[in-house]
Amino acid sequence: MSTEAEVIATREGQAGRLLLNRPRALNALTLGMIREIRRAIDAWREDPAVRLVILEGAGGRAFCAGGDVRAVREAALAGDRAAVAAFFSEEYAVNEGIARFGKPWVSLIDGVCMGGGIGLSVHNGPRVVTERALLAMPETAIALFPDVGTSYVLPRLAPGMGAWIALTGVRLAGADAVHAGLADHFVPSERLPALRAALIEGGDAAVVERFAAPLPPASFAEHRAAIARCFTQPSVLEILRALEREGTPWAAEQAALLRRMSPTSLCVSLELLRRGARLSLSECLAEELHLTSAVVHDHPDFREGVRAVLVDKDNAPRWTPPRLEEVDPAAILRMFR
Ligand code: QUE
Repeated sequence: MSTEAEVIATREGQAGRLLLNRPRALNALTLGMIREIRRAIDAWREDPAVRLVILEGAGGRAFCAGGDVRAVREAALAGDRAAVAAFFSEEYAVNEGIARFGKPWVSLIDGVCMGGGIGLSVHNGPRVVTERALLAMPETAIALFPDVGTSYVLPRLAPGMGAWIALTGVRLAGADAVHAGLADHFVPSERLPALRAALIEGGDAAVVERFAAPLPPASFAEHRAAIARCFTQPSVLEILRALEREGTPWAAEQAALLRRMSPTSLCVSLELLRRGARLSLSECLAEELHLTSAVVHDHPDFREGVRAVLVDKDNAPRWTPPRLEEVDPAAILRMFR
């Protein structure tokens, strides 16, 4: 197989191996990559010679930075609703296919893993992070929302944890991702070659435990109680008020982060997590797919967010409306199914 391919799928020993191979874009997922992953899932699900899948990112910097949201923005600007719908519906089908794969899906996360990368790893396991892993759900910065099935996962973490992750876009370094519940094992990166070889040779995902290192304490340990107090509030404005009541530098930082995100996106995201707590994974993915069309086409913030963060990189988005206090709650509810 050519090393030019954006996904390199191979069978080795007892494993199916998937290498996300778009390193200059931090392995952000194109529709072509999503289709290659789908093809591998379909080929390997019923193949008894494949006992597990190993998923990795090429290039040494990233596992997967998310979806190819620049391309989604281009399609939105062109008014191409079919292209946007194809991208998200095929991506979410892959997320569900991984959840229902029926065999271990071992993600070796040794670098940036955001958004779509979380969706490729979080629904099955074991999920391995190294000290170089950096996990985040940064969608509110580009006025998207926690998708790829994370509206199912995030509300099932510790109280307030999912909303903290989804709304602030906090970057969780390796061990923190395990403490938060987005990963299972912390393995130092120097042990990855031996772990990979053991997985391929033995076909038994339980070997991961033999390579795991003791978990260092969470960097957010001292803020857990504040996360639970503030990020379980029923609205974004009440979260902000609760953060003010904390009166700590940490709480002020969280409030400042929230004030930079799309106000509409913050409200959509919190409502989505609230609903997701009561839905199945399939229902969550259906709700997310419905939301993509309202958010990507019918609201200006997504185009503006991708412009500010990824196209012009001025990091100065002009949100509509610009302030949380101006968001109409009824307009948010109308975006849902
Ligand atoms: C929010 C996001 C994404 C993001 C930044 C955000 C996202 C995504 C990328 C990304 C990063 C580097 C690349 C690239 C894409 O950044 O989904 O192609 O080279 O894919 O704040 O949701």
